[in-house]
Amino acid sequence: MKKAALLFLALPALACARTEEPAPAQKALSCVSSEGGSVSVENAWVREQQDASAMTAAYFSLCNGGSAPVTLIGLSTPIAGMTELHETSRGENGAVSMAPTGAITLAPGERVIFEPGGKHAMLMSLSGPVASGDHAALTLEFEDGASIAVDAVAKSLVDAATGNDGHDGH
Ligand SMILES: [Cu+2]
Repeated sequence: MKKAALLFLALPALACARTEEPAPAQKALSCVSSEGGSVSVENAWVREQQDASAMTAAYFSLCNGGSAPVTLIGLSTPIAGMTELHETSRGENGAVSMAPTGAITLAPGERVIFEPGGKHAMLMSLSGPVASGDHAALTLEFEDGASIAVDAVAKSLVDAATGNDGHDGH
């Protein structure tokens, strides 16, 4: 009887905590780090954009596998004349907005996920339309002068959400 009463009391508190946190921040963001380990980039993709005069965004998962902090300062790609690290958030009134994040520092073993609705690399001044299946080289730039080049494939938001790799018809 006592146990049931405690559970009953605990439930409203849990439900409350859940609604107060924005969804992207809830994930366990860690990865394996070691002495001599390195920074890795996984699942890089770019959102397709038919309108070359509009903007699009690049997304990826970044893991600091090393034993010292690293700071991502930006990203470059041949498909965009201008890029900026952004974060989308939902304000108190429910309005969605985005703002530059500035440099992002990852502790050893920390993972930062860039994804729709959260952090993203805004790609502006596009060199042309970005079609699903196109490839784009992304170069992530770090404060210590290091850079990491990865190949990103263009996908629609729907394909990205459903795990389709953008290679339809291949
Ligand atoms: Cu943005």
